[in-house]
Amino acid sequence: MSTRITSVNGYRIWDSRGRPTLEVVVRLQDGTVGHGIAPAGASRGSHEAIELRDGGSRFGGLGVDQAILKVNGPVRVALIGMDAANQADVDARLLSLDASPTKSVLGGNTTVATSLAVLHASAKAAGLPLWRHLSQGGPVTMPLPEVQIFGGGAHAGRRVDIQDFLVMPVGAQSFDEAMCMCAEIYRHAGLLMQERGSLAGVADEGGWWPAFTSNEDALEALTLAIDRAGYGQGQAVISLDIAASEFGRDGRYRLALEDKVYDTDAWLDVLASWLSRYPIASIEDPVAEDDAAGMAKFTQAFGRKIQIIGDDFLVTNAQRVDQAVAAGSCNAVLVKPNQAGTISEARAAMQAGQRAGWGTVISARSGETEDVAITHLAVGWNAGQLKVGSFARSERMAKWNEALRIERESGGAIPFVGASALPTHRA
Ligand code: 2PG
Ligand code: MG
Repeated sequence: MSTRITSVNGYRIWDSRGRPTLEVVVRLQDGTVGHGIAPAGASRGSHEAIELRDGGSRFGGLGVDQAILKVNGPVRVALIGMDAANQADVDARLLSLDASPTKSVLGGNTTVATSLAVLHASAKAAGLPLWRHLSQGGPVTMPLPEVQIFGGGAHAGRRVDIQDFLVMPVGAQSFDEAMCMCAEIYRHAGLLMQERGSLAGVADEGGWWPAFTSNEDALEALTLAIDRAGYGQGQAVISLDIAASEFGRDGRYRLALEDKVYDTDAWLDVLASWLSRYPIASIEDPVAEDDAAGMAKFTQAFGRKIQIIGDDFLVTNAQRVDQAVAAGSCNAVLVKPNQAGTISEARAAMQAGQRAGWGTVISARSGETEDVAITHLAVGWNAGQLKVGSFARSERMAKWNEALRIERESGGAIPFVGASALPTHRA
C-alpha cells in the first residue's frame, strides 16, 4: 500500500501573530510528504477543542513543546502503518487516543495539525488538488467570500466591542469579480479612515484599525465605504461577527466603548435597529455562547431576513448543530477545523448544517499561517461560503489567491455560488 503512513513528526513553527504553533509532517510509503499546521483563535468558544500549550513564561506560555511530544509519542505510534487515504479511519484513531469532549488529552492543535497533514499527504499521493480529492466527483462551487474591512474586539485591543465588520459581494458573477469588489471596498474604507484622520494600521486579521467613537460609527463608515466603491445598491452587503461572548455574560451585554449595559432583550433591540438602518445580511454570534434562548429569539425574529451564524455557540460540533436545528437557534454554522479537532468531525458539523438547509461557512482563525487548506475545504465540500479575515496580510491573501487559482484553472467549470449560498436565498 503506497499510502501507508511511515513517519509522523511534530515541529514548532510560527503563526501570523508571531506566536508558536504546531506543524505536523507525515510521510507515506511512496515518499509523499504532507504538512499540517494548527491555526489559533483569540475569541474562543468555551466548548471548542483546547490548545495544548506549555504554560510558564516563555513565549507567554504559548510554547508547543508538549504538543510536539504528543505527536512524536502516542500519535506517531498509533498512526504508523495506517492508510492515509482513509481519513475517517485516521481521525477515528486520533479520537480513540483522546475521547475527551475538548481534546484535553492530546490538544486540538495536536489532532488538527495531524489530521490536516494526513489529508494533504493523501491528496498529493493521489495526484489531485486538495479540493478535487475532497469532492470525490461531487458538485462544487466557488464560495461567497466574507471579507473583513474593520477588525475589532479581541483582534484589536478591544478598541470597539464588535469583532468583525465584513462585506459579502453578493452581486459578483465570479470569485474573481468578488475579490475585485472587496479590494475596492477595502481601499475606500482605508481612504475614509485617512480622511477622518484615524488611519492607524490594521488589526490581527488585516482589517483597518477600528478608530471609532461608537460601534455604530463603524457600521456607518462601512456603509459609506461600500457606497463610495459603487456597490451601494445591494451588490455588496454587510456581515457582522458580533462575537458577543466576549462582552456578554449571564444575559448582560456591556459595550465598553459606549459604556452601556443591556439585558438580552434590549441588546436584541439594538441589533434590530442596526438591521433596519444598515444593509446587513448576516450576523454571527449575536448573543453569548450560553444564551441559547436569546439566539432562538433572534432567529425567530430575523432568521427569514438574514443569515444567523453560530460560531462560539456551535463550536463546529455536529451534535450542537443538530440541537440548534431542532431548537431553531440559528440558520448557519461556522466551520473551523481546529474547533472540532479533526477534519472528519469538522465535515460532520458542516454536513449537519447542509442537511438542515443552513448556510455553511468555512472559517480561518485570527492566528493563521500560509496554509491554504481551508480554501480547498470550502470548494471541495461545496460549503458555499468562506471567511478568512481581511484583504491584507499574506496569511489571508494566500487563501483568497488560492481560490482565484482554483477558479482560473477550472476554466470556468466551477460556478460562483453568489447570494444563493445564504440560507435566506433558499426556497
Ligand atoms: C471568529 C474568528 C475569526 P478567532 O470569531 O470567527 O474572525 O476569530 O479565530 O479569534 O476565534
Ligand atoms: Mg466568530
